[in-house]
Amino acid sequence: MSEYIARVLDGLTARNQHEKEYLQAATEMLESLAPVFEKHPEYEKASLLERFVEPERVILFRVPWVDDQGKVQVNRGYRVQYNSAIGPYKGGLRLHPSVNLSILKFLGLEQTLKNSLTGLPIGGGKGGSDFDPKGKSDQEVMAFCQSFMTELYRHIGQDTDVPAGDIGVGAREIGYLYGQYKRITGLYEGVLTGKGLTYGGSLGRKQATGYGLCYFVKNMLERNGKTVDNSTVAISGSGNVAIYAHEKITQMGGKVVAMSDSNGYVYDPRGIDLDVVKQLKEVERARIREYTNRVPGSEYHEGCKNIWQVKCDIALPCATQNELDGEDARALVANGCFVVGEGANMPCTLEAVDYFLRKGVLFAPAKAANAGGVATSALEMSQNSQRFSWSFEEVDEKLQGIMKGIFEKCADAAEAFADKPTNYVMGANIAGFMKVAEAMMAQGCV
Ligand code: NDP
Ligand code: 2IT
Repeated sequence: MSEYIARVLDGLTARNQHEKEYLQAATEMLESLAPVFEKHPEYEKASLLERFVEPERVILFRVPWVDDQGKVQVNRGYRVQYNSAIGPYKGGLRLHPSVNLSILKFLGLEQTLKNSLTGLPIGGGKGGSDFDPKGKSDQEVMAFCQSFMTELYRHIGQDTDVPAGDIGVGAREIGYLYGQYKRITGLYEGVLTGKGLTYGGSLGRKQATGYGLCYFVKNMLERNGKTVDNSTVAISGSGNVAIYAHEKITQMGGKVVAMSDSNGYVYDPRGIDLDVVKQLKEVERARIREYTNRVPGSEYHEGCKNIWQVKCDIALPCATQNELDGEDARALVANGCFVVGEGANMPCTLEAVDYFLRKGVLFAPAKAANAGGVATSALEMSQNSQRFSWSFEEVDEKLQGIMKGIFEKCADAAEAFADKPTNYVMGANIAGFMKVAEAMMAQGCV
């Protein structure tokens, strides 16, 4: 690490001591960037890193809403407008009780580099609330979404900031948020992505993150003379990303034997039946343990982390940050796992990533591997601007091309700058950062 990078990291740590997730994401990025700053000494003079690690703007607001008992509830709402050097802020909204500024800043930083890697003109942002949609009625979720948008609408717009879904925000929530935005502003514009197909959504957006992850993994395997065919796969989570990762990896010849939610995991040696999971999660909003009541011969195990004890060739963590630690990484490698593709944002701890890289596991980092979702969001924005819509096949073909392009950028940067040509972590950080850095330099001290 260069003296400049170490100084920036020290300053960041001193100023943000309680933001552990943010410091983790920033540390991983900064540790990769030494070769960039050796090549560009002018970046230090322009305090480029000091600027980059400070979000452009953080909006924090009260979200009051009335529950089904008539009681007023109060949540905290956020939007982190992280970086707009290469386009309007773009990134999801997360509704989960754990949401805080540290988590949203880490997600904003990752989003900025991820969006840069897509090659599309989108800056980075992230937002959400500590509201928990789990166990709430549709009426309560709508009341919350309407109140949340009643403040958020002032800060977003199709050319300024375009939110989308993330944990706890799917089609239902996007619909309520969009309805309220339209009602307040009178504008029928592409201000949110992940919209329903009847009001401006794009075919293929629902599938895009999970499918994109599998396209990245396929490119990575092919480059290294391997294939998905006949592999055994474990996927954590059973939400949007996990479900469509299952669908695509199965089409590619993999067999998914385990999936989870925050309570535990199911194991099905004959292959997890995706129709059952879709029915449970997309329709009934039920717990994953219910799977064993529908599919004889399957097993439920309490504790979501234990999924990494399952023997597999390919592990796809698709639930949440820091769900896979050093101990889990050692268990996976001991069981023969040779590919890890991050569908969630920062699911692996720094120790786990380091272990995978040292052991020669092919490791696909989140900001590259899960970029298919936001890339397809950008395609939705294009379709909205054109007042036009593309077929599923057109969108999917574009997505495949984008994921190939992202893989190649990571591989080229790794080849040029990293210790090993397969260090896609360094590759993704460097390739993602370079474009943002050049744009920031060109735009002066802003
Ligand atoms: P969903 O809300 O659809 O699903 C989240 C899944 O993860 C659920 O199965 C949930 O279980 C589980 N989960 C959430 N929190 C925890 C936790 N603390 N511990 C264990 N499991 C947990 O979200 P998505 O599928 O959209 O998002 C999953 C991940 O992918 C997130 O990291 C998100 O940031 C990332 N991502 C999403 C994109 C998208 O397009 N949706 C794009 C790129 C990345 P439970 O129901 O029990 O809470
Ligand atoms: O983490 C992510 O990339 C997302 N949640 C998707 C963001 C988007 O704007 O589609």
